[in-house]
Amino acid sequence: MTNSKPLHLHVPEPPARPGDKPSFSHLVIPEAGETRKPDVTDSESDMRDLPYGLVRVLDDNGAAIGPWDPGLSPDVLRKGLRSMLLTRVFDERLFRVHRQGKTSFYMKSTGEEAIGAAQSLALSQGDMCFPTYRVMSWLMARDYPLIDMVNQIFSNEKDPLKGRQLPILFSARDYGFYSLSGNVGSRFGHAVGWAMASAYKGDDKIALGYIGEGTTAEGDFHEALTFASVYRAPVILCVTNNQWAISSYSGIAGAEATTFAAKALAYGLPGLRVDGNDFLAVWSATKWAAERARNNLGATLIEFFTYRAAGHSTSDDPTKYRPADEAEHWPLGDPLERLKHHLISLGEWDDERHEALTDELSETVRAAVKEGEAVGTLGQSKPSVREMFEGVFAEPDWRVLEQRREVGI
Ligand SMILES: Cc1ncc(C[n+]2csc(CCOP(=O)(O)OP(=O)(O)O)c2C)c(N)n1
Repeated sequence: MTNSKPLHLHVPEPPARPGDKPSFSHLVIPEAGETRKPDVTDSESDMRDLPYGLVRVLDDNGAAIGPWDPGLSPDVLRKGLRSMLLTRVFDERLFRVHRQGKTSFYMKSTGEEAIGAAQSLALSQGDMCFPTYRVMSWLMARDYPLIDMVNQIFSNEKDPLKGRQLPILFSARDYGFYSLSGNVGSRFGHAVGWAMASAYKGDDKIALGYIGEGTTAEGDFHEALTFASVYRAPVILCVTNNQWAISSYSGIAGAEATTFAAKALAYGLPGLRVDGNDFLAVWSATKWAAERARNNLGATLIEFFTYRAAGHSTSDDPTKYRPADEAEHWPLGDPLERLKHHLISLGEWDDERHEALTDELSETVRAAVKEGEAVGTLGQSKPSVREMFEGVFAEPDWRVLEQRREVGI
């Protein structure tokens, strides 16, 4: 048989380009409280509607509604708000520091702060997250010392990673934050392996892996889901769907055909789709998946639906490929503003306290940057050249020793 018509290749295009009016009318956004909450012990086959819903708790009036409301205390909500605000203030300051030539690179997580902050607070000490470069709020929520971040970003003499890593590729084992790597997706499977080891040892710790929606197109995503499903690994696998992978919109990674949460179905795993700009929904979905994992019920795939409000990195200019004001039109709003609004509506917060907190955190970040600058910014202060040869192997082998001799140290 021959084709009667020529074939045609479909190349997904975003709904709006620079100069166009931003458009999110193609998105179906369920109301807050609308998506049901199954029992964690329900079978996966009874949950196949969930990847097409959207777990949302906070409504447009800032009220927490529906079955996924985790009923958090005001203290926990304020801690969450503080962690998110600290992340934002830090991002803004360190972005400027890059523009002043004091560091080589920086990446903001603007608009995605709720994810790392809520998950960091919802999980336990000893659980391990396998981060992307956009969940700094995980560390902020666990009070990682700002000065260590700043020194890492300056690659100076006091850099905890000894100048071996690109800025913001942190590593903080004691804070449940596995080493970042520039190779996107490479650690999604590590999260599963770590979780398998925890179960193998009969431990009670669980793992959490992050991957961007663009990176789900890598083979690592498939490998991780296969192992997680086969061995019922105690892991929460999170796709941060922020709509963009540098200049590629989510359609290029498969978003036109289905949801990222729905990819769980083929692996026999529960898939949740969650409003990533809703601190309460992120918390609640994480607790739900953690309970499944801790009860040996296996892995959960969670898609966090959000928007990358800033440029991809300091090397990117998003106005070249999307409308400059697209972030302002994102239908799920700003995670910080939404949590602030909720706390105010509970009578547990107000504009004056918010302003005072913003000032306090700005001052804290300013002081940390100043302290780091006193040690030295990019190129002004460096770890010893000797550090370049350390940690390659547990014990330096003959090649390392020879190379060290060659540079005279
Ligand atoms: C293996 C690999 N391929 C390509 C890159 C270049 N790269 C860095 S970030 C990025 C986009 C990732 O997009 P996404 O997964 O959606 O995450 P986001 O940056 O939006 O948080 C790419 C392609 C890389 N770092 N590693």
